[in-house]
Amino acid sequence: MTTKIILDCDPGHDDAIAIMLAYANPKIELLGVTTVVGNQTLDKVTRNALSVAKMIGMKGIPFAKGCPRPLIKEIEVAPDIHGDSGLDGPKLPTPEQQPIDKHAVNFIIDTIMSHEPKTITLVPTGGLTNIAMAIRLEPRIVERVKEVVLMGGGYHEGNWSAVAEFNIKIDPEAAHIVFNAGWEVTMVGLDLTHQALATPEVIERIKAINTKPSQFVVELLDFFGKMYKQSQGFDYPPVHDPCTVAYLIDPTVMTTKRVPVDIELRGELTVGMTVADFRYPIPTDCKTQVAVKLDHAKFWGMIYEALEIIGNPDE
Ligand SMILES: [Ca+2]
Repeated sequence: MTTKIILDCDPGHDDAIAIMLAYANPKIELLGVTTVVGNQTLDKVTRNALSVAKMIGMKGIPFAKGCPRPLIKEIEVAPDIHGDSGLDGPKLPTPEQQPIDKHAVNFIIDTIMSHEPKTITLVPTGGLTNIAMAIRLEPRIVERVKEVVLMGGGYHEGNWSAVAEFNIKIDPEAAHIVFNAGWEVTMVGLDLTHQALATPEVIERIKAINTKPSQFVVELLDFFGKMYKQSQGFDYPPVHDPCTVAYLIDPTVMTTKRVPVDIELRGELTVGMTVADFRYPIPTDCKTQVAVKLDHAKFWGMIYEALEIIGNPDE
């Protein structure tokens, strides 16, 4: 039994690793990759996604380009974490594939509407602009999607303000639409992803795989680690985005807790905060859950396995 997903991303060092995991793991059927403005401009993150595809020999999977700016806010990118390209560090291969001639929002809608109900999981690992637009354009997707497993937010942590995480903060109105749509949402937020640290042991293990893609990942993590140290004071970089895919491969990779989550839109200090309500009792119709505790060894084991499956694609 495989899980069909659409990965909506903004590569992004950790998005790149999420693409690799989704592509390589046999339990995931990757129906398409869609891009959205976020870590860098839409053109840059789309090119990065296609460079990653080239690096890992990805074939036959459509890439669709999405929204070039958030719904209401001005564009805010993250060069202090991801560099000027959005994927600084390794030399990026020239993409072979082009994006399809269809907007990501239409691709998401058409893919969901043409599959059996409750068979597709949406996996957003960037701002939620494309997903919010898809809901507004075709509200029937809400009941047809199986669930949404997203990287974003944090119930006790922020990284783009004291209480807000980047993906939510850059487009809080979109996040509000997605969290209030009425579908199942699993929020894989900073509380969880800050446990997904690429320690020196992890990097040594990836290096030992000794392929071009594994070397590429090592160079990504090396740059990402330097930037995280410099701008956020981390000893090792947290590799956020693939935690979503890992959960869909094997939910025992993390523990979760079912709690209501809403998005702050008007707070003077708190715009983009994912407000999780842990008070007893949890409403019986609660559709949101938050990720709590990561099995670090199991998570990284999936990444090593994905890189071993990918191997050296040109050979
Ligand atoms: Ca991302």
